[in-house]
Amino acid sequence: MAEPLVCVDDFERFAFQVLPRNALDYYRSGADNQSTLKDNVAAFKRWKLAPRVLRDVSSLDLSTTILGHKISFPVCVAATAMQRMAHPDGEVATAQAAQAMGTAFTLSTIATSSLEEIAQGAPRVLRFFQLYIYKDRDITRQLVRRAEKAGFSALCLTVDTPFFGKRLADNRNKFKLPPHLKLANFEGLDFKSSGMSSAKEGSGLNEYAASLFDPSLTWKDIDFLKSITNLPIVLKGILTAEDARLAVDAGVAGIIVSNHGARQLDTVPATIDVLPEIVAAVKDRCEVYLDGGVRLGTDVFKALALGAKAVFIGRPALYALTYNGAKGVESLLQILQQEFASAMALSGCASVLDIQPCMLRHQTTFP
Ligand code: FNR
Ligand code: LAC
Repeated sequence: MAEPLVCVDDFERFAFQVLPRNALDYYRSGADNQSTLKDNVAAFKRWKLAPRVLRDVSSLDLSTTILGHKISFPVCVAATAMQRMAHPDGEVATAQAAQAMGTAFTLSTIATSSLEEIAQGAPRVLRFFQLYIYKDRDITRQLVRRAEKAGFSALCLTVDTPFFGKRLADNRNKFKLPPHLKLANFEGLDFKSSGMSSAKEGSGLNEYAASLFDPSLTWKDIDFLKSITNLPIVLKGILTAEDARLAVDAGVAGIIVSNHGARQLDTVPATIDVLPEIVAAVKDRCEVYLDGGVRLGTDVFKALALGAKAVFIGRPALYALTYNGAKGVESLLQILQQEFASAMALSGCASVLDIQPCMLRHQTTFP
């Protein structure tokens, strides 16, 4: 009888044993020497919890809101591409798990399930669409229209990817999407009107990016996006106070403090370490979320104590999807929910509103 999986790392260990190398290396890789990949996780350990005692924690409320929508606890699913490499149900299964757990799901543009399949497979899930703005703005318009029609509640514009970071293992593996899978969101796109050919199926990620991504994007393109939709816009990939202020000035609804799971520019700081400066810069003028390295309930607690409204998880959901599809992701989210509840109660917090910066100490503050 196999042992039950009881923590996020158990799902990672399982996935590392069973995933084919092409997919596994794509999922787990960070950019270049992967120093930020390691630091995203290690940095959380440098923040120490400072619990308060003799506070009534007999009844806990883990819920919060994100963009005005209530979620059962402050852990959402990040956009990660090509999930059908992990399980035949792919992104639909992940969305179903988020739906079952009452939290938000983000669909990657580079998904192996379409906007419409998510709407059909998980009609009640709070769903965000992760977007790149393409060279051909008509492709962007087509995708945004489809997201609106498919009941997506926000656009998550990724701003740290003019092109993809260097992932050494993918280059060695000559990573390609397995031929039986498709970039589903591109199936229904009318490239003809844009005079551009779609990224050839089975092409490598870098060729895909080179043919579609626009490295000339600037802050004025936020106005373009706002001109074609009324959906709230969240910027994903902000790592400095300067850009956080520009994001607020651009009128976005939220920012995700993210280094793309350390897959873009290696040796940037861990997201938890830059969160405080960004929260201070934003001054509550938009919501601030965090992703990168969240593996424990205490990590969730620490991010909230430093000012994040919620966190997003990427790789843990992929590994849980590998383990057992929708049920696997649901059990992972349950584990994180229980761990977060424990971190709250043992820190003297009955609700997320009780979580304060004074409940953390950075290890450098100890003699
Ligand atoms: C990603 N990420 C990502 N981000 C994005 O904006 N669009 C995308 O298509 C993808 N695809 C993707 C694939 C894989 C395999 C990974 C690991 C990551 C980044 C993702 O949204 C998120 O920022 C990180 O995954 C968060 O870090 P953790 O939780 O994986 O440590
Ligand atoms: C990645 C892209 C798909 O990180 O965002 O692989």
